[in-house]
Amino acid sequence: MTKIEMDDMIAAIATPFGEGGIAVIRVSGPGVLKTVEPFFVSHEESKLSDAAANTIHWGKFIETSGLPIDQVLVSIFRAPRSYTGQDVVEISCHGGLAVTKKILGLLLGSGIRHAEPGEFTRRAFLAGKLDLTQAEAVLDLIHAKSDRSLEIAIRQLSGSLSKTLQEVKDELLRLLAHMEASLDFPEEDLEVDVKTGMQRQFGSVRAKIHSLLSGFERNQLIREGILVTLVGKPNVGKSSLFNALLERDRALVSDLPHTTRDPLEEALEIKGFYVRLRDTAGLISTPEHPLDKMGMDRTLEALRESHVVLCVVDGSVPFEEADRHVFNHIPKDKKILALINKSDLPLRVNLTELESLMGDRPRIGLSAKTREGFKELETKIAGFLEMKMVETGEQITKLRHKKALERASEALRRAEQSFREKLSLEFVTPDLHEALESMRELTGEVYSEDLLDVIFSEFCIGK
Ligand SMILES: Nc1nc2c(ncn2[C@@H]2O[C@H](COP(=O)(O)OP(=O)(O)O)[C@@H](O)[C@H]2O)c(=O)[nH]1
Ligand SMILES: [Mg+2]
Repeated sequence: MTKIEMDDMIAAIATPFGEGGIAVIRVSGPGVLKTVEPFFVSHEESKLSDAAANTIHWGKFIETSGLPIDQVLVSIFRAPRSYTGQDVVEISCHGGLAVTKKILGLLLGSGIRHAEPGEFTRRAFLAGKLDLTQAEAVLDLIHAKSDRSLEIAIRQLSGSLSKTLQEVKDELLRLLAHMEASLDFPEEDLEVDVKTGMQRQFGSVRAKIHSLLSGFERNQLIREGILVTLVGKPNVGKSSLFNALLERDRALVSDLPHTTRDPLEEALEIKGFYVRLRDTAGLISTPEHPLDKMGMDRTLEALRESHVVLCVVDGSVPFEEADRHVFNHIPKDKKILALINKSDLPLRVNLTELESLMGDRPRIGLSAKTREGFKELETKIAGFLEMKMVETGEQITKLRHKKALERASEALRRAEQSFREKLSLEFVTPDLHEALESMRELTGEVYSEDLLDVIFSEFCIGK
């Protein structure tokens, strides 16, 4: 996107494309009330441009010829108290393709431009309604796939991350002010308690940045999903479990070994966590068919990427070398849960043998057929995840945040080192300025148009 105007009028359909109960067309910019006015006949017989802020009006949307198009509700927001900080009109009409296209078409024919993706939120950011992390949270909120990711997005949107970032900036500023005030004194004249005070400030801001950084990986898991992979020798019931967990027939199930070759992946929610469940081809020690070999390579790759591995054995047959072979292929740093499937059949697997292989890793007897043991499985998976996600204050959510914080952290480290080595304060302050600058980039106090383009291009049109 080349540099876009921010003070013209824009419009877009804000609801998903297709048929629905209602659709909303959003219009923003100076002059929108006057521009929409000729198309609206209010039942109150009042003019839109006279309408008070934050009011809703019922009436007809009409063509210039007077021909009615739809019965609509028009919401009026006036600058600066609106989403974008500008005058905003939202037209709620019936959610049909013809209606929405017609209304939008009329608006676009009267001096209003079609909005770019995310442009309403971009305007909100530029108007100072949101900082950059809050604008990003708008998108996270729309994309949230589980209760947990929703929780994080709404907190970030409400400004709790912004507040923590502001605290870091304030501390850096205080430290800089201290340093700059002391620059007038020769180094040896700095009182001991002034120095220890500064040392403490360094420590405090360092700890805050560190805590934000350490939450990143955990948070990424919550938003991008936790990879849970089913592995086992052929015919133990991996695909049956996969289908049963998804509650639909996604994977092929048959008595023939090697029915599954490509790993399949589907999303589901387990106790509020967004889980990406994978079914894999059975692991065997001597693949004969080249397709089996390829299937197994993919299984091994899926295993490497997984956060949790569900190692499935068939409880209705004795334990065999093939089960041992599977287990030996699971990277041991993974969370491993043993599933003894087919509990609806008589138990013939030797649990002592299983234990000698898997040690004290948790195991569950269950049945893909009767769903026995499923509650326990969900509790165990959620348990693993909760262990990883112990809350520690505010959380950053984007690689962009992580990089900015790492830059700040590195600059701070250099500043602290120079300070400890008793270098003249002139050598300390440039690094502190750099740390502060990185923090400002993070919140969007300083930004480039390119960065905004990247962030907002991910948005949908109308947001
Ligand atoms: N009785 C019983 N049979 C099962 C169960 N789970 C799977 N099976 C059967 O075991 C066979 C192999 O299942 P499948 O899911 O294709 O195994 P995979 O090769 O590990 O994916 C099929 O005939 C399934 O119907 C179960 O819990 N109980
Ligand atoms: Mg299968």
